[in-house]
Amino acid sequence: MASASDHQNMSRAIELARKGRYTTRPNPSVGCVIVQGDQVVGEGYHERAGEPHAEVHALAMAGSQAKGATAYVTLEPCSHFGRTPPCAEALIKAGVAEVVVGMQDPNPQVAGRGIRMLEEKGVVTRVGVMEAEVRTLNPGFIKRMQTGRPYVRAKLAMSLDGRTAMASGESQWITGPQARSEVQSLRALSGAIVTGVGSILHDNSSLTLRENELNLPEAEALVQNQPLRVVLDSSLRTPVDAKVITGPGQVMIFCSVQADKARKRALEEAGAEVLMLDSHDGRINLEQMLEILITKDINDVLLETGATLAGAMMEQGLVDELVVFMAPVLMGSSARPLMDMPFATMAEKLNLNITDIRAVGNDWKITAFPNND
Ligand code: AOF
Ligand code: ZN
Repeated sequence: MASASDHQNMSRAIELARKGRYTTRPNPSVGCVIVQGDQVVGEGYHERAGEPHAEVHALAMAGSQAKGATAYVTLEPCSHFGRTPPCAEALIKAGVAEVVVGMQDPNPQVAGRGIRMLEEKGVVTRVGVMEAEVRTLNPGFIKRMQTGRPYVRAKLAMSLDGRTAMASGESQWITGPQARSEVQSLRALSGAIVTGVGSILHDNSSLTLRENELNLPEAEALVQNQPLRVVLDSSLRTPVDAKVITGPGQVMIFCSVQADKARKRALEEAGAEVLMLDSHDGRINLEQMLEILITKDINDVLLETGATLAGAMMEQGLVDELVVFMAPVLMGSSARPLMDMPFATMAEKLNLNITDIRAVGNDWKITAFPNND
């Protein structure tokens, strides 16, 4: 049973974990609190892949006071030698008496072994304290480890009448600067930004993180670690001088096997990685595309695209979360809808759970989850 102090300490560990959420990828964000009775003697969080894990920072702060203490960790302590030595061993060596864990590590290299290591050495463990909250820290890491696919967040900007672009394709700008700054934060959470060639041809989107638009204290460091930009472009229409190609960071283009080889070479010479996929009627296999992103250790994908690709991803059950910015404007009936999904009957409608609506400048940010089961 979780007590009030369990909740207090695990909540603090979650708060600490959140501090690393823009910088730990492809690792999960993890926080740790060490307590002696009701006194906190150590705190830490994982900051960056390759650097010490949360427990190591908290143990360093606790020093000799870790002996006989209780450690609260949002994720099961690791049991493996990865980029760093196992945390379970570090906790045992420091003489920690009890370890309270938010959730088991879904990484198959750990998956319960960390907890077993602790128990074998007589450390008391409790697993699953505030698990629902803890799971929200790392949806992408959990999804990648459990399914071999990244977590896909679709970001869309629409008018009050549910329109996203004029018939000509013109769409800049529906929402205001605060909403656009929130989009920068969503990009910073993501290992990859996925778009369709239509957005590149129409808006010449760069899909980069920009220091002056990122309203985060770590903005300067974040722009040095740009998310991978991914363009779905079956016949390779992306111009070699498009901003997505010339901007900072890596670019990957998925095209069909029928695409022109000379165009492929030209885009490669401009610095893009071009991948040809088998395709039905010239369309890229979206599931295959997501599985390939896993080979690049991508946990979180931000889908920033138009109604066609967004609708296709949604219909195929490949969207895990929708983030819709709704602007106080009306765009009229000839403008494009939020998503192209040519349903004819109410039986086909997709049901969502809206979990959050809040004001962002003059716009509204709506978070919704599709029911993909
Ligand atoms: C922990 N505490 O703070 C984190 C953990 O490559 P490495 O050595 O950094 O190991 C990465 C793996 O360790 C990662 O996939 C996940 O299973 C676990 N992350 N574990 O005990 C932490 N960040
Ligand atoms: Zn560890």
